[in-house]
Amino acid sequence: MTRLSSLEGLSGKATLPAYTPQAHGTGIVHLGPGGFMRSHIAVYTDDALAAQGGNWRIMGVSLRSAGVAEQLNPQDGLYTLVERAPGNPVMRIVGSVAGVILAPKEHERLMALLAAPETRIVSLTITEKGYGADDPAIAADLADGLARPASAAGLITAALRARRESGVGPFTVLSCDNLPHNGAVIRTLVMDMAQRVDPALAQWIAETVTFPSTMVDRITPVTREETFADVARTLGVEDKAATEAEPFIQWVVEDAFCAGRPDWEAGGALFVDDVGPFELMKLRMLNGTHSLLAYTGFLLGHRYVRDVMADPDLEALVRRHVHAAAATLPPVPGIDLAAYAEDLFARFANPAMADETYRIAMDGSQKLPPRIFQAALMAMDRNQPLEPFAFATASWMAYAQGRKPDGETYALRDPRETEIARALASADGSAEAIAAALSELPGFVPDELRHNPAWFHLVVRALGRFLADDPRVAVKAELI
Ligand code: CS2
Repeated sequence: MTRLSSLEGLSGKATLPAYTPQAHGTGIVHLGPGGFMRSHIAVYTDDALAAQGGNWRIMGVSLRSAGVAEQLNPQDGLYTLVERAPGNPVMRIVGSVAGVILAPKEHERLMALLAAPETRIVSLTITEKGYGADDPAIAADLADGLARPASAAGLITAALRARRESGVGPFTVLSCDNLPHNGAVIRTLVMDMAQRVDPALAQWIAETVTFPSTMVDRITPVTREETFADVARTLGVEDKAATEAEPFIQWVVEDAFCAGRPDWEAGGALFVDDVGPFELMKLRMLNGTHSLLAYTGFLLGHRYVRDVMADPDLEALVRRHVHAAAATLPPVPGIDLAAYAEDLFARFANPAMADETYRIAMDGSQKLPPRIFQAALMAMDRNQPLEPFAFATASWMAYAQGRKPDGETYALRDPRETEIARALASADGSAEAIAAALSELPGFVPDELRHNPAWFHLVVRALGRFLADDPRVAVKAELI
């Protein structure tokens, strides 16, 4: 079967770009061109190009692995987005990605592109762990004075330095990761780096560069054999970059773009002054519940989120969590939280989506603080029940043992897994000791929560049940 590399012969088989992709130059450099870039910003940009044109195609940049470049470059950046609505999948070819640069191999080309006037936005999906100020890649970048940066923040800072020196002017830095105040977080990383290499650069960045915060949402499962098979059957071509997503898509963006932006409204993006309440809503109601259902569901042997939702005990826990999370939120302009909650249940239960609990379970040490602990702190302040958040925390602690009740072991896939293993080895095996050791991972559980006896008691109680019994018993005990 021939490989997808042009739109020829595809008409009538999928939705095609309503513009000629090659007629548009690139304006966005995107760090981390994984599935989420392909199901989200690239789709909004595809709609914007169709509506308004402009030189806004996206050049992806892989910071480490060659996989995505090998998938997309031979296809001229084209790929199929397989939207999994219940029933038949809807196929769309996206034309907004121009290609992928592999940073470690093509450093000069990448720096030239980042420094070029046509680059007006640098966007990122590098996951939560990419923003750690203690990331060794950041230390290495600083150690060589940003001579050959490898971290996202290092690349951005070095590029801004080059642009300042050549008089090209700034670009917007656009984080599309699931962190509260994601714009402010990347801004702090970049400003700290700039301050250390050249305070005048830091000053210039503070005056000229914008870092809008965004709330991004689209559930994007890992591509699987069936994705490729469905595309091959429908389009008659092989697409190694095919990407799966749910039909739902949402983007709320602070409108602060120092060098222009595409007409993303064309795809339904919402531009607001303050993204904060939207971020909290999504992080606590969607992502927090995702984490709860991923750990609990995985331990109960459920492979996919839809299986969790088909299990009445777990569905009840999911509902409890979503409602408890909603109760911790400030008002969210224009959003009815009860309706948002109902939509979430339907999205999680979508029978056409094969979203693995194991995918969501990864990187728990990065995900729990914004999703669960911040919500728990707010619940504590408001005298609301802590049980849902304590249970979610205990489910992660049970999962962190790396072993299912039937003895099957699995990899944790967490950037702090060495520390987690060390903490577990230091505990005597009791729920109390394990909960204490894991809660003491530096910077993990906020002090106010960690030192709250009511919270600790609830975590230990739920963890004790997970460890002593069948996890089903731990779940049922919550529902009494
Ligand atoms: C998930 C997210 O990986 C995770 O932990 O909660 O990837 C989630 O699917 C997206 O944020 C949905 O927008």
